[in-house]
Amino acid sequence: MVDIHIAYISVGSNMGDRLQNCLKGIASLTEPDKSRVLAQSRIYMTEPVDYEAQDWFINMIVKLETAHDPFQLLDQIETAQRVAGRMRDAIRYGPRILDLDIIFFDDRIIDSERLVVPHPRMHQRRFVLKPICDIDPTIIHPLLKKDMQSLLDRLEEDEQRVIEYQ
Ligand code: PH2
Ligand code: MG
Ligand code: MG
Repeated sequence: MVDIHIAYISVGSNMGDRLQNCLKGIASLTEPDKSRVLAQSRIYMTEPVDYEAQDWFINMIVKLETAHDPFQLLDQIETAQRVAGRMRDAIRYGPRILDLDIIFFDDRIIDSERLVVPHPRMHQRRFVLKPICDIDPTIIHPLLKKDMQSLLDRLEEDEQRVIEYQ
């Protein structure tokens, strides 16, 4: 029996056809007998965070069941981002055609040069916490030992606007 894992992936785009970029990115992570999407959050338009002089993002979260290990998944993500047309980011936190970030991988803690999981800024970002709560507000952050709803409730009310996309 192969090991099956659960990964939560944050999906984002603020260039080109943002929604299509996100949906194609998600599709490129699925693979017969290897990876499938178990749940998808609602879709949001979100105010840019960390670097503000850029367009709003489309963001969502998917819950992925996968037989890959975290680094195989990261290889797939990097390929998908490249195929979508993403260049080396000109600006840290700046505009991107497709961004796929591993938020959680089971309850593993990974701190390597290539990959840090849980995602080190996820607990400060409404564009991650709001959609993850659509899927499961009771997930416990393996380092902070707090659930997603309480992390979301901790954010400042009027900061980081997040609007459901129709
Ligand atoms: N991604 C960033 C930086 N800022 N802001 C929003 N709203 N959504 C993002 O996905 C995002 C961001 C770096 O990856
Ligand atoms: Mg990224
Ligand atoms: Mg990112």
